[in-house]
Amino acid sequence: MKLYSYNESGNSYKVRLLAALLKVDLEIVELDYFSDEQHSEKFLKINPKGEVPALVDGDIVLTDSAAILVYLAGKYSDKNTWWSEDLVEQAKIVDWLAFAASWVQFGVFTARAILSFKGPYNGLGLESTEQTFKEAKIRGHKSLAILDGVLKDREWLANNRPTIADIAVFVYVALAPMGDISLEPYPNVRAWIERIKDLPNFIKIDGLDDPLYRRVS
Ligand SMILES: N[C@@H](CCC(=O)N[C@@H](CS)C(=O)NCC(=O)O)C(=O)O
Repeated sequence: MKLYSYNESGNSYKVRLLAALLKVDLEIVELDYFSDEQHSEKFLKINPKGEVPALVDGDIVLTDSAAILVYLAGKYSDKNTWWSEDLVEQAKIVDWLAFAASWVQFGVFTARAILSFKGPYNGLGLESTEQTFKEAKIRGHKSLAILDGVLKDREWLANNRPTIADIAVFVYVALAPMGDISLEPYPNVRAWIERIKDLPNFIKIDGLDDPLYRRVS
């Protein structure tokens, strides 16, 4: 199973993290992000969106982190742990996968991309505007406030156990300080982040412990 990835891409890290937690081996194909290899003719044949991650398992090609999380959890985790066989539980997980792909991606993800990687990386190339950054910070704080409220009364986002919902939302939320979005006002979010970091076989990504390590401005 090949994972096309970039080591500082949080969306790729979601997949690498789940694979580590499940002890699943992936053959990592590292793309050279800063020479724009994700838009090379060769890679666009695998993922026409020009984004990582992409997973190739035999004839199966998946080009979105949420789809890959569902696939790996469904294929490799014990029944009803990280994914579920129950329709209602599946829907509750997908609810958060969608939150990660919308609120989180266009909030904390975008603020981090602009402040630490010089561009929004949402199909906008390297064009970053002050307005995009401002909106990302507003959306970022709103999503953290939503999460903090939800996590007041529960330990995990869906189905009372760690699932791929937590992985999908966790990554860019934990990296929010890289985009100058403080987690200080959100104690329930911080406690949940620590619970995820305590999971057996957890792996890190750069920036989790040192949000300023590649600040560009
Ligand atoms: N919805 C996609 C988004 C993936 C995504 O945003 N990938 C970024 C890196 S984290 C990317 O490859 N951007 C390429 C570009 O904008 O040039 C997913 O979750 O897989």
